[in-house]
Amino acid sequence: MSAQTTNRIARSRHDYQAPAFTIKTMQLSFNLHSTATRVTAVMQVNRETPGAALQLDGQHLTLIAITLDGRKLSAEHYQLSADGLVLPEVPDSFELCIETEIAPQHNTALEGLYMAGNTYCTQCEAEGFRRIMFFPDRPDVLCQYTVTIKADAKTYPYLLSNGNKISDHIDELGLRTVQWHDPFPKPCYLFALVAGDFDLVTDNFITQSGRDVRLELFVDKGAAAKGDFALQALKRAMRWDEQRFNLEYDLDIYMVVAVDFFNMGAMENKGLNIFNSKYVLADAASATDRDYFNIESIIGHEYFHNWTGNRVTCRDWFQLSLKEGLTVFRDQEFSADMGSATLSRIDAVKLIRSAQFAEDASPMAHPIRPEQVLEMNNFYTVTVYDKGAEVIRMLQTLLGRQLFASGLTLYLKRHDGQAATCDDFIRAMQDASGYDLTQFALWYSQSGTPVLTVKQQYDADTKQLSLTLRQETAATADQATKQALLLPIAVELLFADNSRQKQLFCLTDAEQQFVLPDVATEPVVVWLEHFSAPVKLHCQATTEDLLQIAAQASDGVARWDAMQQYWSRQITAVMQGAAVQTVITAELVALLKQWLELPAADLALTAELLTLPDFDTLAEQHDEIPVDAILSALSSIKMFLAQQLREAFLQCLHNLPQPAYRYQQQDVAIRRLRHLCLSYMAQLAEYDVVLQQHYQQADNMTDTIAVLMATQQAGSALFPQLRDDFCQRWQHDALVMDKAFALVATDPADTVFAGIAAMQQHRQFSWKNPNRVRALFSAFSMRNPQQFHRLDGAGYRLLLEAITKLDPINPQVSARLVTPLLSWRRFDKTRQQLMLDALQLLAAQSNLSNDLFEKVSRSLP
Ligand code: 0A1
Ligand code: ZN
Repeated sequence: MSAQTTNRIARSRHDYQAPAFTIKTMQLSFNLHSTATRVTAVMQVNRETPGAALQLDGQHLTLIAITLDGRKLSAEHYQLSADGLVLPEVPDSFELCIETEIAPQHNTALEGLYMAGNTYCTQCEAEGFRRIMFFPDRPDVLCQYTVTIKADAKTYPYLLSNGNKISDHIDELGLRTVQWHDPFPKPCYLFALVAGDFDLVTDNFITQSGRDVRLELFVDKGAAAKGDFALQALKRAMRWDEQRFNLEYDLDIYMVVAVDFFNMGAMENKGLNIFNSKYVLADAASATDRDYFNIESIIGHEYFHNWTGNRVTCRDWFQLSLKEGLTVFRDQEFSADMGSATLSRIDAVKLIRSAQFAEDASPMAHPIRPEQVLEMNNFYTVTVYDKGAEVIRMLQTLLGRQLFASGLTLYLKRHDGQAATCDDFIRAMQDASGYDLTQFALWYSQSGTPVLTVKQQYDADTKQLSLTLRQETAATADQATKQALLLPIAVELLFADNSRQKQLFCLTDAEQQFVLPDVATEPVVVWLEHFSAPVKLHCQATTEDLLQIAAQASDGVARWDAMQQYWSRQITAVMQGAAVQTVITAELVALLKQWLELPAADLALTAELLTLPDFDTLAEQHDEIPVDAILSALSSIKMFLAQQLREAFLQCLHNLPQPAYRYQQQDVAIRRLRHLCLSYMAQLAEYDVVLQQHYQQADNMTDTIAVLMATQQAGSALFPQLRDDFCQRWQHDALVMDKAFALVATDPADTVFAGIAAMQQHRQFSWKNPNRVRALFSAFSMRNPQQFHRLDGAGYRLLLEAITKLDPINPQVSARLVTPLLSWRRFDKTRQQLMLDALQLLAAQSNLSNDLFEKVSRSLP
């Protein structure tokens, strides 16, 4: 059944109704076959609502048979449609048995049961289970699963599902039958099945109460050594959750499977996580520091879901941030504890300021708890996930770590085994802390980015410091009027005598004044320490103040942030016509030199201080995005700095040690600073030899990619040659080729179109593999502003063609690709028209998926 014939009716949060029927247990059997898998479900169904018909969701299913309490039902007993099955008259309590047939091999959408190469695997969140079996596919129907899997024993040595294995045998014909039982009732989105042949890496973990948990990691044949880091990261996550939140794992086995075809990062299926192999496999030769960081944080994320997501799940999908915002917050705290707290916070802030602020300003703007959804897959967003995590972080800031932890404990205790709501979470936090969180709860229902304007006034006579704070949230596409939010504003006062004072203000009104008595001298104020609220800040700090904060604030994030503000101002000045040499003063150059000569204890922070804000972050500071002016200001400042600091960069590079590769905080920091130096040096042809040497001597992927990116961004003549060498060397490795695809796609040179065309013919490229498509096309549209926003429209047309080709194959991924076009209103008239043309061509296509339809239709005038 094509997507077009399924309905396009958006659902509203307020329309929630409790399920009319519940299903307490299910025996689910699979007879695996690539084009004709038979699935049988035996369900014990109970009526909850008198008089209601039984409605079961189902899509892309062939119905083979239904029996009710052992009686076979014929077509007049039910109504079958493209969206499911309705049984108008059923008893109050009965056993329902349904048999369906599905074709995993033809499932290119990668939802439901599909084939990732030769492996069978499932992805059921959000609404993929309905592609496996007719069932109430909603997270508030919790059911106990017993799963039977049958497949040829030789081809599929591993047949996996959730929970504990209860039987395993092979018959005389070589057919293997394995049974699994999951004692924890779960919604169907957490169901998982995997069948395949793997290398198995095992370990074990002794929980704080002394239980021995078996850990199993399944990876592609031959990749066992690349799984070790992920397995160790899993053990660190398990220990961390015990220590920080007193949360212990609950089954005797924890399995993680890495697959090569996956729409997202990973999935927290109970006891059987399924991962995109990109977020599992790593060794020094093929993975970068960033890859290692991502693996640790995603391994943590999926593990932390076992409590925040699985033991307590969501009542309906509007509540998604209940599990995702909270779990992102937890993985961020884990990453901060495992490595550099400053660096991981800076990364999170960059994401909010670029992608999340952009989403709030786009036609897809939504609160962290959306109000209206057509296709749920479109709401796995930076708003729900990352702004959601910021909301949780603000709660922790307001309540303090200890009360926050008590609130979490109460929430999990109260709702264990249930499907809960965001209101339930707030209530638990409120009950545990005694705080009134009524106003805070607005963060769940209000979209948009507040602008915080701050003013300080010091009275030398009365020794009073008055701080005036004003907040305003502009209307968003989804919501016209906004209210004042509760904003925790963390502040540090820096005094001339080097003393300092910290303070937390809670802004509750549109405007408020806070008066501090007995302030001996006028301080420099560090606003929004550690980015204490996800807002845009307007403040009157002078450039001297900003440089002082960058040098002295006790919070590394605040130091970085002051430099970001500083750079933004200078970039704006250049955009408005100032000469670079007047903007980048001799004093600044001297200060930067000093930082490079005597890099502080935190080398990575030094690198961050010298990194200019990226295009997307700068874009969010303008209502109409001045593409060309931003790009040209960025490149002239970068070139000027390279020239002014040419010896300092070289010297810094020489002074830094080059330890053998280990993914370890201190070494990551050294590499970060070395690579910063190289990125500036690549601007100057005189350093080509140095860059070439670095490329040739690199014995790890982090160093290799750093040279490639530096030369690419600088438009260095070296780049094409190094890139070709890289492609040649790694052509056999699909995950590394993704890096090569992205290097081709993010090249700011005009030759990028020919490069992308050639890469589509590469033997590793496949339209059916989301990683490949993202490496080429998301990289192009999201990280190559120069070519994507070309004034001849070639960039938009390239994306349009890719989306058109992809939508029938994988709607989830095609809908993600369209994101940059949706913001057409933010650009100049010429670009607006070109982007709109592309969107209109998409809208005119027949058979548009619901995923794409929802986004495109929201964005058209
Ligand atoms: N719950 C997973 C993310 C996820 C969501 C949807 C997916 O397919 C549509 C797959 C994974 C997480 O937060 O990690
Ligand atoms: Zn998640």
